[in-house]
Amino acid sequence: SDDGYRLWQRYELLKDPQKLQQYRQNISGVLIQGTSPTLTVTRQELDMALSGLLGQNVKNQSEITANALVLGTPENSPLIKSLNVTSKLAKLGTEGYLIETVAVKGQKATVIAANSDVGVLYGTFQFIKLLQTNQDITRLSISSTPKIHRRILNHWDNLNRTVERGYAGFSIWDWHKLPDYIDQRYIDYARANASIGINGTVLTNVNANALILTPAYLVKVKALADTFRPYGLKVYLTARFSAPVEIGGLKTADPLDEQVKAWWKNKADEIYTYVPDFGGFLVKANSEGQPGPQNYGRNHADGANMLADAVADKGGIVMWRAFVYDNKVPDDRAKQAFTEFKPLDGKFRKNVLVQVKNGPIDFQPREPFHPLFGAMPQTPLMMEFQITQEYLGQATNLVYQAPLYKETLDADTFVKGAGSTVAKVVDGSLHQYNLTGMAGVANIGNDRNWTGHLFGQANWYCFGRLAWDHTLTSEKIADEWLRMTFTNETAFLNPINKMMLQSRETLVNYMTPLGLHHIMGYDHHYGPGPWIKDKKRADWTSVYYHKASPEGIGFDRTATGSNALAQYAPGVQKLYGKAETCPEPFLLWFHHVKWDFKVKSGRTVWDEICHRYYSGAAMVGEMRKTWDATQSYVDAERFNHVKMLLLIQEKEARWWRDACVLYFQTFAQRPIPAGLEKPT
Ligand code: GCW
Repeated sequence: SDDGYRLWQRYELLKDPQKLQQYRQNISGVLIQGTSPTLTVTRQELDMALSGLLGQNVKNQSEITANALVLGTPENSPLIKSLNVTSKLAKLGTEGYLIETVAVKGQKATVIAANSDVGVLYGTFQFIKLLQTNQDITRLSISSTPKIHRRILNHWDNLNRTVERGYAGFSIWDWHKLPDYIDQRYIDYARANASIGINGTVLTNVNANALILTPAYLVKVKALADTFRPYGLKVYLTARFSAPVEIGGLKTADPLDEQVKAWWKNKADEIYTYVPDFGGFLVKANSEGQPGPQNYGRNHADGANMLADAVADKGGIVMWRAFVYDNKVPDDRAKQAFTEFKPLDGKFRKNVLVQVKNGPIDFQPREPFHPLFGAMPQTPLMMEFQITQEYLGQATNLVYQAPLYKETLDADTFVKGAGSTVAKVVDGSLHQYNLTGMAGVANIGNDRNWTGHLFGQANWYCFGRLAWDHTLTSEKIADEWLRMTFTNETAFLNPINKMMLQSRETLVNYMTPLGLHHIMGYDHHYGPGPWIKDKKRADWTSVYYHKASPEGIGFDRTATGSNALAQYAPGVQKLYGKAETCPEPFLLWFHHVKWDFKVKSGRTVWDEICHRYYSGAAMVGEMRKTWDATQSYVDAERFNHVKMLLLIQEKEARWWRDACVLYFQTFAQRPIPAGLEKPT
């Protein structure tokens, strides 16, 4: 059966006869000098890939011959050291690699070289990708180095194997059978991550359980860390702030208390005895009921620094989340993180990153970038994207998220003049951060295909690729993924790539057009619920966000409203400040406008809302047709899987359309524009 388990690492015999011949000719043998665990898995991966893709075993050799593939580092390979690549390597850092066609002792060879073994592994995956995507390999000159240091998946996985906001089955961590049973999935997970440059994984939910820090679990964490290590994948854990009380027997978790500090230091030391290269802690504190330093009258820096000190001597880091809000704070929820964190700039230890969601509310289909980006020049800010589709139709909707990630990364903060993009904040180039990071909340579970929706794999894939190089285009990344996942046939690639690129805008149109946000069903966030109100928390309810009334709709975040806009640099304020000139995607995010307000199309905002809902739902119908036309290029199992899900997506898009149009109509009191089909 072909259920998608192999992700983009399918390694099937290549179909293009010319390319096959070229590859067979140019890869006559493999020469790896060095025997580290990383080089061993590199060799295994090459064996698997070459025998599968080329349909023949490529021999391992110890002497150079014509058309050999030579892999290694100057340190472990005298051959690599003797080549003329050392000056190039010097610029590539620890994880970068180069792939070059060179002459080695008079013989033409392909070299994959790096400064570290894991760099060689990354280069090997890139080389395998060249074959999978049918590239010419006769004259290669490629080099690549990651723009961001910490490229990390965040699993919101609980110890009972449920996954918060997970839609692909249960957690892949089988705590019950660990540490003795090493599921093949752990290895395949590490391979997949290494193939896209992901170098860290937080195993546990940010809504944390302190038990993960106890020996019974640490021995299991060690087993996972040992499995992942050859692939360059570091393990991190979430730290429950009240752990000293819950598992340590202390009376307090006050970060300034000496006993508490000592407890965490000992705990960190203990963790390092299990996992000597433990990455550090991710912490959600004083948000949505989680404990934190504010319970003791301390601030986020006090909390983060206490934990940072506990791991500093071992090279550990703390990723302290800025996703904080409290409905007891009467202010606009979009403002709270900035209000709490901005004054703390410069107060954090050197090994702390503040991890900020891409937008100021919560992983909506579209949000403006978070105002903290650019506002904390002395504090490395780490990007947090959500790969799992909590608010994006979960695992029944096909939504390719690279355009969403890129939109945030390419957004201009204007903090050092035009061109001060969010990407430059995150990669450290704008404020010279010495630590940089990007996190993605994983969409992985124990479903056979890992991500529930097959196209969810593309979101895992594009997150890794963008964390490595945020200048890649969404189209290029989709092209790579489609070729490796399905086929190199252009008659398949062209329409499906286009469908992927449009999918996010389509979803925005049928869910939250024109800057609407957080109008999903209460708590589960599945399906429409713009009518939600009167719950205990105003900031969890839709009416708080859309503010529809008989005269108009939208959240005024200018000076006449919550003034959240003032948290951005003047350049951004200028861009979004006036309803008449505000880019339409953010109109109702920043402005409350009358129902008859005219938008760029010449329609009233009411008519435009209707048009968006209708065209969004109609686009899903187009997606179905596009997919149906590709049947001959895709195996039956995966074809039908996507086909059935697209049918569900179309129903859901209509559900969104009808629910939202009819609900908002109760305020607008205007007809649905002529020409649009009646809601069914
Ligand atoms: O998106 C919201 C989710 C919560 C989540 C929280 C967070 C882990 O609805 O389930 O909790 O954000 O990011 O902390």
